[in-house]
Amino acid sequence: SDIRTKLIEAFSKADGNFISGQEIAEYIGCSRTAVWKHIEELRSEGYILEAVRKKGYRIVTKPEKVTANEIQLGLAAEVFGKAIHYEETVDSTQKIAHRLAGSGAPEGTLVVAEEQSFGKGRLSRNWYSPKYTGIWMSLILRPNIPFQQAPQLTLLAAVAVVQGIEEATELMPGIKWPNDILINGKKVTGILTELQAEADRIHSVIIGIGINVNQKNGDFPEDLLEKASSLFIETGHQVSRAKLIQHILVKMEILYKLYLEQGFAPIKVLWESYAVSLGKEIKASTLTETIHGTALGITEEGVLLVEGHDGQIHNIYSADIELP
Ligand code: BTX
Repeated sequence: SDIRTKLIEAFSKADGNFISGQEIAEYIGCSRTAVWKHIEELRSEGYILEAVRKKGYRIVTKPEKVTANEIQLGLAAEVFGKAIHYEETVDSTQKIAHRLAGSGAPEGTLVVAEEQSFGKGRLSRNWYSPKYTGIWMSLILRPNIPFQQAPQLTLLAAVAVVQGIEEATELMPGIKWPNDILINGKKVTGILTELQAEADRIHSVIIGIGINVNQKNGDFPEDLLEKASSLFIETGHQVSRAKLIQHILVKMEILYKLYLEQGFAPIKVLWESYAVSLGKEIKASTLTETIHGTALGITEEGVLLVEGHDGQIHNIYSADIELP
């Protein structure tokens, strides 16, 4: 907003020195209460502000950004992330990636934003993507595979994100089929795979990855408080988003090469080693039915096998899984 821009402007003019709430209010042309509200908002975005009585406020550190420079500096991947399309605010990085893919963007092109106003989940659900605190990115791939195999890439991406988080933090996340990454039972990542295809030929696969990184306890909206978490909440410290993106791109590139050379088998083994639901009692809700049973494993195609209480084996292509 305008007020926001002026507030940041006021702080950069102060150049690390204190400015009083009154001075800020005059500069922006709003009330001191409004100033306070906007300062709280900056805090929730990762700005660290010091407030001292009678002196006012000063910015101690600004949030780290995930610009192309930040990501590419020190990036060890060869192809993934060579081209990066960065924006502060977008409706959805998926939408931009679709547009770029349609106009010939090369494999490995990454779209990344600080904030999404309409982040997309599966089945037209929303993905909450607040500014500066998470990773909201979409990677364009152009694999030469039949389109039925595209869901395997979701599982591949989940493995890459788990490995990336393991490199960047001391956490050990688990995967809940097909695309949720959980830490202590709470969701920190969602993955959305979309295709551009024609007849049986894939033009591109767009892998959208959303990761809660530096949100604090209580930053989530009411309906997510119980089920979502962030790397900050789980580790107790800030995690560099740019570094985590680097780790994920490197892991993903390695796994993708392996996948193109050897197929899904080696990815399947890795995926199963991180899976939290296998061998357990689950509830699978598909669009048409609800199945209670034991998750047996995944097939070579990445389909989930569930043994129902009646002993019947169900092949689950798409569903929401609950672990009691
Ligand atoms: P999903 O359908 O598995 O998950 C969506 C559900 O997860 C929502 O209905 C809500 O309950 C919950 N949820 C929403 N936001 C969050 C959040 N930040 N953390 C934890 N839980 C949440 C998962 O869909 C796929 C998400 C992909 C998001 C990426 S971000 C970059 C790319 N661009 C885009 O628009 N989507 C992808």
